[in-house]
Amino acid sequence: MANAPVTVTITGAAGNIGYSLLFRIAEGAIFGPDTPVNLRLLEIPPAMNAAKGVAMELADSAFETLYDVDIFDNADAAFEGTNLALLVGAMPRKKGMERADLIEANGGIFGPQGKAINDHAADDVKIVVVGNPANTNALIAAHAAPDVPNERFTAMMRLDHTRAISQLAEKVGARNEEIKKMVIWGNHSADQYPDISYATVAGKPAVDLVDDAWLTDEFRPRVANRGAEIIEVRGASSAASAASGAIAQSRDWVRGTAEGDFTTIGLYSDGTHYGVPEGIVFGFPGVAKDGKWEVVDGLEISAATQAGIDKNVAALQEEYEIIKSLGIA
Ligand code: NAX
Repeated sequence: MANAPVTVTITGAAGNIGYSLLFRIAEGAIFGPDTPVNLRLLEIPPAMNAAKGVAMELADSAFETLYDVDIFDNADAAFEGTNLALLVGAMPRKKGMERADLIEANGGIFGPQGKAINDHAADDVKIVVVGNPANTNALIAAHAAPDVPNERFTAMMRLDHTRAISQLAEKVGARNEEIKKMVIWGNHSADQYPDISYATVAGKPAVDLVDDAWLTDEFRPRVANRGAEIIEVRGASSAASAASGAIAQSRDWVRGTAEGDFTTIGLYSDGTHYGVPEGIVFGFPGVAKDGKWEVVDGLEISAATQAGIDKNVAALQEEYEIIKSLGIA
């Protein structure tokens, strides 16, 4: 192989998303055909056997780009030397659980994992948080990792982004590749604001091709609630599409976004973009270049987009206040 191996740690590796994610990473979907990967799978003790089974299947596939697979139930060991951490395992919301309880439970996972990344990962570590509530879990991990720059802790908003592209493509009869400059502002939750204001379809402004009623009554609610729709129809939550989102977000980060387009990235806000206050992880329009995400500035913000941004800021700030009150931040 032309390049040195990279180390990728995946948490929740024996879960549904993990099962789709691992095989594609092993085959080069993020780093390409010339870069071998070493996979480190982190699971909780009851799922260690399931993780072993997945590792056996990875071995059976004999991927040329897969050098090594190790399994751990200890975060410090799992993040040793990791270049890319995909934090997928999380505490799901149980019946009757308030938002504060959910965040506290996830603090018990993402706090220690953030610290383990801080203490053991490679200097260039990149983190993609998939486990929900993804934006605030990314923030929790960032707070536990003072030596890792905050902007390395990203939340996965890419599935929301591709859901929006797909809905628009279907509506206007275009191919996905013809749609550029979609953005999902804010939170990976039903509050999110899918926005086609800057999008083009084969070079034409998307706003000229659809009407406001479709945007308000169908597009935005459909994209924001697509996860629930999948559960209703499939009887299980999005897994392969979530894995695709995590791969696309990671691949763009490592290899760069396409010229002339932007994507959506859940990024730590430094307080300098679109009036979003510092200290929350927010979905922005972004490009990746030379291994770094940059927010695309200078987009004109309509009153409707501003209202969408404000709603998400309020929701994410509430979650930030909860983690502060729990002493996590
Ligand atoms: P599963 O329940 O199938 O798998 C989760 C796995 O995580 C389990 O194997 C469990 O043993 C493991 N786990 C739990 N705590 C852990 C810990 N402390 N350390 C390591 N592993 C741990 O869930 P799956 O369908 O794979 O979904 C995983 C997460 O992705 C959920 O939080 C889900 O809500 C979230 N999603 C996020 C999406 C996004 O766009 N950001 C979309 C898809 C998905 O809903």
